[in-house]
Amino acid sequence: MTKRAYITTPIYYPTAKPHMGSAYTTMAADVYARFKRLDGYDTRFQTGTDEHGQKMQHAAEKLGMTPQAFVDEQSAAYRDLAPLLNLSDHNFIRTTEPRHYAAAQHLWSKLVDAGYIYKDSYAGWYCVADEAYYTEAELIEKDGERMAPTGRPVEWLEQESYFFKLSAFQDKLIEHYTNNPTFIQPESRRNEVMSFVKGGLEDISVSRTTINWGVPVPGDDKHVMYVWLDALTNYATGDGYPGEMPFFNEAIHLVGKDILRFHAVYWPAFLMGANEPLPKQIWAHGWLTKDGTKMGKSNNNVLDPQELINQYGIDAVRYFFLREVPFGNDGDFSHERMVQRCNTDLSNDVGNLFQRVLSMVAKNCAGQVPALGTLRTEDEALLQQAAALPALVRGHVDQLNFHKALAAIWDVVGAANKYMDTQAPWTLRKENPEQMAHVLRVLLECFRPLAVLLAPFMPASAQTLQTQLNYHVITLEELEQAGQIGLTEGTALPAPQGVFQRFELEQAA
Ligand code: ME8
Repeated sequence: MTKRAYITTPIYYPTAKPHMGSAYTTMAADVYARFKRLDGYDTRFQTGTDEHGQKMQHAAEKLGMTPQAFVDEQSAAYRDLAPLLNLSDHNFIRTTEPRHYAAAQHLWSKLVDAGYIYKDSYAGWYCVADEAYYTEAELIEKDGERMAPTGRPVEWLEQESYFFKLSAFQDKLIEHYTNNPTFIQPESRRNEVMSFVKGGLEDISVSRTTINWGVPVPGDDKHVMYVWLDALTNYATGDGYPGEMPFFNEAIHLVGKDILRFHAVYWPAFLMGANEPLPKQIWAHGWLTKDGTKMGKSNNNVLDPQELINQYGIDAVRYFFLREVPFGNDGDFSHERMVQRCNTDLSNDVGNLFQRVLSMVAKNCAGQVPALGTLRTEDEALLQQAAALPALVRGHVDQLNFHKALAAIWDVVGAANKYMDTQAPWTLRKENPEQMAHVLRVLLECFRPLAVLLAPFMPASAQTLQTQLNYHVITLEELEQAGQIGLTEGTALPAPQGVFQRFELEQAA
């Protein structure tokens, strides 16, 4: 049976150019997708843009454009992220596509048929920036004004509206969270959602008559659907809804913690109401911050991914954010930390190690994989640690603990560096060339899993490392089956070349 995986990013509001925050979620999703493919899974990876709603309509009006012309222009910048971030094969969805209208309207009709949608009138607070309704009790006060909990302005809204009976799902949601303890990750976020739901749920307004930029409500086109009901459906649309959804049971929705409630409460309730399957998991990561404040379009403090990538290269950027910020926590960017990670982790720890070993092989072993002698305890220890790495990394990536996966890889890098220093093959060169060859071979064997497992994180650099070893595997299974020894004596290796660049802080900052 084919093993399947499905990873999604939020669909981004294309009101402004993408910043490092949206790039962060997308890079993490790409690492997961690449890893699952390496691990033999038929993998679906989806990202896209969320193009309806009041916010979009207002932004277009300000520029004197039609909403459609506006989103066509704006969403292109999000599609252009793919080559910039070196994304693997993926599906890019736009909520203005006909296939998505069909999916959203189908879900709506099923909710109507099941009796979970009814018409009433709405009077309450709405925040356009968040595209969210808030209760009086949730509002905060700032400079004598009522504000959303996010600190953004709210407006009083009174209109005829359709409602979704969210209140009917309190027990069912709690039951689902309880029976599926990893449905919401990480654990601390799960607890937050649990206590929110236990506090009681109110029905939510799911249509608008004050705007017309949205998916029309079936049978009543005075109304358009609430943008979140429309947007959340994208994950199903992309998997073929209302047809069969081959990947949906495996879906992991990767989101920032800002939009957890929509994904962990509303979305499963909509699906339960329509009697559709639920995704496997909602994983909420933390925020990239600038001087402690969330990096965001409306905060004027964004890092431009293009600039950062021009400066450091995409692999270093991918590595930095996934290694530096424990996935789930908030994290600040600084050039100082970036330069340090590039120079220490990449250039010294990995780059120099490969370069030293490969140069010695080029000079002293005729540029060929040298012969292995009898394995001693210290050789076995290193080879065993390297051979155990694929399973360790798999365990961490399956839980989206990217920083732990990288830390485990660097444990082996550290052990290899230590082995190299203790064995000192450069001193063996004259006194015992056979032993030198043996030591170099042990190191080359230990490099195999490193070059393969780094590929989901730093695709281009890992490719170069594999070329240097003349070792390419298609799946993790092949790597694991080879065990501790996978190279063939006498295989020619190309001339060694540097893989990772060094940076000077003064120039970088
Ligand atoms: O919320 N740090 O779109 P959005 C980390 N359209 N991640 C960040 C971030 C930061 N500083 N800033 C943004 C929407 N993100 C809706 C989603 S899904 C059905 C609809 C990432 O453009 C993070 O993933 O505001 C966050 O959840 C998302 O961008 C919000 O993107």
